[in-house]
Amino acid sequence: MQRRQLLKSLLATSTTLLGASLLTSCNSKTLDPLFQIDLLDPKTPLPDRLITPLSDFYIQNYALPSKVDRDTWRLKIGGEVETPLTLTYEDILNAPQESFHLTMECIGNPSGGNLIGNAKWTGTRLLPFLEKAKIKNTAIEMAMKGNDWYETTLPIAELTKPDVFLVHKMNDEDLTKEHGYPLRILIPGHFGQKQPKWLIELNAIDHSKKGFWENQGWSNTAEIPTHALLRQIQTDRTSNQSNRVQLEKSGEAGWGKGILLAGIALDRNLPIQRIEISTDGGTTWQIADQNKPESPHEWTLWRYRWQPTTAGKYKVLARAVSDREIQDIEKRDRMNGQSGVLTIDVTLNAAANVG
Ligand SMILES: Nc1nc2c(c(=O)[nH]1)N[C@H]1C(S)=C(S)[C@@H](COP(=O)(O)O)O[C@H]1N2
Ligand SMILES: [Mo]
Repeated sequence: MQRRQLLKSLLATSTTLLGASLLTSCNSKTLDPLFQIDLLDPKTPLPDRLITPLSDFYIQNYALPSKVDRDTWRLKIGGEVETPLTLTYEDILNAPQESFHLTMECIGNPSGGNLIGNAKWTGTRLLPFLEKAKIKNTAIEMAMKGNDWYETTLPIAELTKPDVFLVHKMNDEDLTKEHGYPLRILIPGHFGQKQPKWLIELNAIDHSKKGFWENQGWSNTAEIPTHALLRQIQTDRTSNQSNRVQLEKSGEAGWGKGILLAGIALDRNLPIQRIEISTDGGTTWQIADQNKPESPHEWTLWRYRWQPTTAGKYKVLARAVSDREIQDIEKRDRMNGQSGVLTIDVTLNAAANVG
């Protein structure tokens, strides 16, 4: 009962956490530019893949990270199933292991924001366990619970997709306490809120239920839309705070030599066809260079070399295009994770008079 009360008071103060932590979860290290400016040279190829080191990977918890003992940890699969299962860590390791790359993003991540990272994950598929448990056809949703009492739900059909994984390694290391040790679930195509850490319960339920963030108005499907994130202008990280960048004409990062615009793009399950850049507030668009990841669940990297000829004020935007959609510049439905389109005001200063 006491724990419940403590939790309640934590919850009461954390309703704005998702927003507030956009500001607090950035430490100086993660503000380093994602790309080196040598990408300005069109002969420098874009990297095939960029993995976020664990030390830079964002952490988003509604409460304190949970401390779990791997030996006593259990994952219960129950509710509307024929055969409830209780899995040990050994059971997870004894199942066939696979590794894959997937980009995790928080639904509240703004363009330039740090609440996104790409990692290599290792674990085992969930489907064989669900087949063993035999979900009854009365079940419509799966309620997923973490050891910190975090809960979120998705339709059964999302959980029975073959690419849903129970993972225990991130970038070849055991999950850290912050990222969900010993086990978390990954359900590709959805924002981070649908990927519970310290997973202890998968409960098939015969009714609809909203989870922690969903009860506060965040999308209940939390599907990742086609979106581009403008992460960097020249050597500056774009930020959701001022959305302003000023560049001098000369010097190492001067605009006289050209301006590097760079970022990432992601969709729930389709490849990014192209990334379009506007430097005139959306009137005209040019196509950026991009890489082509094997999996649509891994971020696409892009860069654009902008060569302005006159000083002045510019409005810079980036949008992504997939077979499903052209990212809408006007739509800013934050609660659906469409906050990716941002206009950055770029001021290019004229050369200072010398003498
Ligand atoms: N148990 C638990 N799982 C959770 C959360 C949480 O607070 N508790 N936060 C979710 C949210 S909102 C996001 S964006 C991702 C972030 O994962 P990361 O901290 O490993 O980057 O975890 C999700 N899983
Ligand atoms: Mo999140």
